[in-house]
Order: sequence, then structure tokens, then C-alpha cells
Amino acid sequence: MRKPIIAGNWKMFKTVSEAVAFVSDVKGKAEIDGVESVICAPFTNLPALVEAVKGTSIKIGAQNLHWEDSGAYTGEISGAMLKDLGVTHVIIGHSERRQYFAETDETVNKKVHAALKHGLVPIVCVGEKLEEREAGETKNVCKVQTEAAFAGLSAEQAAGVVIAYEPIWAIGTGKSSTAEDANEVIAYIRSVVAGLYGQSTADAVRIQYGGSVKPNNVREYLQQSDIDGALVGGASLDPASYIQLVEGAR
Ligand code: G2H
Repeated sequence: MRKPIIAGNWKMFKTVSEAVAFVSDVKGKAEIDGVESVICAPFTNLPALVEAVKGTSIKIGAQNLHWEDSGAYTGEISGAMLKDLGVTHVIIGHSERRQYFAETDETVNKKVHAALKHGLVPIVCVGEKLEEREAGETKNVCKVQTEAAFAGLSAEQAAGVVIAYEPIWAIGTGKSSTAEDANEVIAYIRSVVAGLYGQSTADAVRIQYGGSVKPNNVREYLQQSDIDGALVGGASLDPASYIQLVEGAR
């Protein structure tokens, strides 16, 4: 049985005081037995958030990391630094980073290795652009991105990776993939992992759907055979909405 995982991706939103106020609003509520609840926040919020969630089951994630442990990389944050803070998860290769910050399949792979080296759970984003979907390339794009992200990982490491399937045309647009369509692509991504490592590893890997997930549609996604959670942007920013998202994964 794969444990469902709801991850809020706050993107570039919330000051430290707003982040801490959010935790006091969701404490004891966005905590459901059998559901993993993770808030992926801007770097500036991470120390205060790690402190604020102490004694709760809520986990804290970052939205990026550098693949080196340290060095002359102005403006970057390493996996060693995140681990030292008490962060447990990190989003890697979100489409906004691929689109605006020149992330490639190769840097995504290096970051996945770095995260695992430091005991961080990587949440690796894959997904197709609108024109790729229209050209019938959805599955192929997801296969290429997944295989690249997993390159060089052992089966044991692979089993600990979370994949987030986020069709780019569904991000922040209010247009979501139907639950059935998302499930079909996610089942396909699982078969790609099976092709690399065998069925038992593929059965262990958790795969989320992301893209305009809201409290009113989260349950539909989570009821699908292969969807193990959601990576949620806009709807994770409001405490009441975040609580409903976690409840929806029960
Ligand atoms: C996709 C998603 C979170 P939203 O980027 O990763 O954002 O839920 O706002 O579409």
C-alpha cells in the first residue's frame, strides 16, 4: 500500500510571519492518519516552518536545491544545507524551473542524486506542454523525463522517489486534466519505472497528480488506481483549503 502524499507548493508566496500563522491554523487539522502532508515553501520560510511544525506530523519541503554540497554558486542552496535545517522533502524540476530557470533533464538528475545523498525525498516533476499533448507526445515526453531523472539510481533509491505528473497546460490555469486521463498517464509512468527496475519498485513509487487541484476535485484524483497524491499550488495557500486537500486524500 502506497501512502498518499499531499504536498503544497507555495511557489514564491508568503513571508515568514504568514507561513508561521498558516501552520498554527492547520495544526491538528491537516494531519490525518495515513496521509503524508508536506508544505514546500520558499527558502526564507524553512527554518521558522521546521520549528513551527515540531510535534506535528506535517513535514517541510523546499522547492529546489543545488547538486553540489557547497561551492562558489552564488544564490544557491545545497541539499546538505536543507538537511541541516530539518527539511525532509524537495521539489525538483518543476516546470516553472524548467521554463524560467533553464533546468534540464540533466540538472534534474543531478539534483535527484543530491537529494537522495542527503536523505531528502525528491518530488520530481514531469509533464508535457500543450503543443506536445496536441501532437500526441504526452507519454513519450513523460517517459524521457522520467528515465532521465532516474538515471544512475539503484532500485532502492528509486523506490523512495516521488514523481509528480503535472501537465503544464493545467498549471495555475484552472484547466485540469480529467482524473481518468491523469490516471492513464500516471499508470504509464509507473510502467516506465517498471521497465527500469521491475514491478515491485514501480509498485512502491508514489506518483502524484498536479495542476489546478482544488478541494472539490482532489478526492476524484485520489480515488484513481495509480494516483497517490497531489502537488498543489494555488489551493495550498489558504489554510482551510489545505486542510480540505489533506482530508480529501484520506
Ligand atoms: C502546478 C501546481 C503546483 P497549481 O504548478 O505544483 O500549481 O495547483 O496552482 O496549478
